[in-house]
Amino acid sequence: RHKFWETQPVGQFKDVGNSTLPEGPIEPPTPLSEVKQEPYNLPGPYEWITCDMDTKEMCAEVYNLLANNYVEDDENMFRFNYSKDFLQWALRPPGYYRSWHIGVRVKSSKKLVAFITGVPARIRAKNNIVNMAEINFLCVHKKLRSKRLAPVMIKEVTRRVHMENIWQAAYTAGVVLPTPISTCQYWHRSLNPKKLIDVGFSRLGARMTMSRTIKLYKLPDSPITPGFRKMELHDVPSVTRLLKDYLNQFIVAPDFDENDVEHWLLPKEDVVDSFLVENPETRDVTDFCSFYTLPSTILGNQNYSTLKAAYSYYNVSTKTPLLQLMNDALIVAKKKGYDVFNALDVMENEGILKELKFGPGDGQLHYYLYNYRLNQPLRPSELGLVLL
Ligand code: NHW
Ligand code: EN5
Repeated sequence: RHKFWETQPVGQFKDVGNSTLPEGPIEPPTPLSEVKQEPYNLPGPYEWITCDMDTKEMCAEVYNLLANNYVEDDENMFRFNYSKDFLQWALRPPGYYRSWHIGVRVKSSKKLVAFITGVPARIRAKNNIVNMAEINFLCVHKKLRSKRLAPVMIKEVTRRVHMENIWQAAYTAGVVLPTPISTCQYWHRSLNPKKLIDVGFSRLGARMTMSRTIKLYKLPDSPITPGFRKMELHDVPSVTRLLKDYLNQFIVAPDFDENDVEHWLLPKEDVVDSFLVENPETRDVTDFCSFYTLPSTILGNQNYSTLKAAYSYYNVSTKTPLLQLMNDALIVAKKKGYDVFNALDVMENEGILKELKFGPGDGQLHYYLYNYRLNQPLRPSELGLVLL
């Protein structure tokens, strides 16, 4: 069934539920001298490149490949449209390796036709903090699909990760592969219901008019929580402490230090937004919420070309109820012109989504680890990890 994945050190379907296998690495690391030194062979017309994401030109080529060929929904109505600034942010976190930004070009025309990336991350699984690669942006041009290019790309990124003495990876996908550590549900909260209905993202509910629908999703003009404000550079130490303590309760979660928090959570216009609640007496940071910006291209609509979506990222509630915190996030997202607010049922989200008028989407997101076994699949609420 899975000619490629059957050969890889990942949990296999035949082993699901077999708790006699040990948790942890599936294969031991090999000495670095035994890591293959030359790139894998590509079919004749193609060549590997390392993408220099510092340059505007390279960034634009990658942006165009993804904007035209990356992930679509199951009815091909929408396609993710990660911005250039977003890609630069996502691909250059602390300690990133340029060698993990891998492109494939047509030798003759130099056209970029495939892409895959890794970035380093420390991820805790149960009590073990593991240096991993987060793999993302795997893309093969539409005209080159089903030619088994993806397995070569995955093997090449694996080789380049191994060269840095890293032996595990984390990734998510909308498709089922061997084998998910967890399966999460996408939820959507309409902010601009009229547009969402016009473009086919959502439907008018039974016995609902447009004006009743608009009223249903109305939000206040500004956040409710006293002391709710944008995160600033001087907040990095307090946000790091808050987040570290919070993420401890999950079975799989990133291990963020201050450098990571500055990179991943300090607000960056139209890329990532973060807010916190500061106690005016003690000046303690008690709560935190964040979302990232990922628009989708609307395919074949006369009136609209893009859907502006916010995706819930990391949230921490200690004093302000999570429901109120997320409601404030919805309010600021609406104010900033987003059409929809998306969230997964990870962490403590499940308990508040319905009340905040989120509805389940038609998409799921499966989480995977490479070369690391967990005996039991996790409930989404046991996951403290959000990938971009
Ligand atoms: S998920 C988004 C992936 N990208 C897209 O969906 C974009 C649109 N689709 C495409 O570009 C986020 C192509 O359809 C792709 C497949 C390129 C997806 N993950 O070349 P063939 C990520 O980026 C397997 C993993 O003929 P294609 C995460 C498939 O099961 N494997 O197909 C990426 C089959 O193997 P099998 C996937 O349609 C994580 C083989 O590819 C996959 O032309 C990567 C067929 O290849 C997917 N999303 O190209 C793994 N989709 O065994 C990282 C299909 O079943 C692992 N396949 O025969 C860790 C590496 C690092 C380790 C470090 C120690
Ligand atoms: C790796 N980082 O299917 C990412 N999105 O539900 C790769 N559906 O937007 C993995 N089909 O349900 C990506 N509207 C996997 C996801 C791929 C994209 C995807 C789904 C997630 C989605 C929308 C549009 C469906 C269009 C037709 C959807 C319903 C919204 C409705 C709002 C009102 C309340 C009920 C729900």
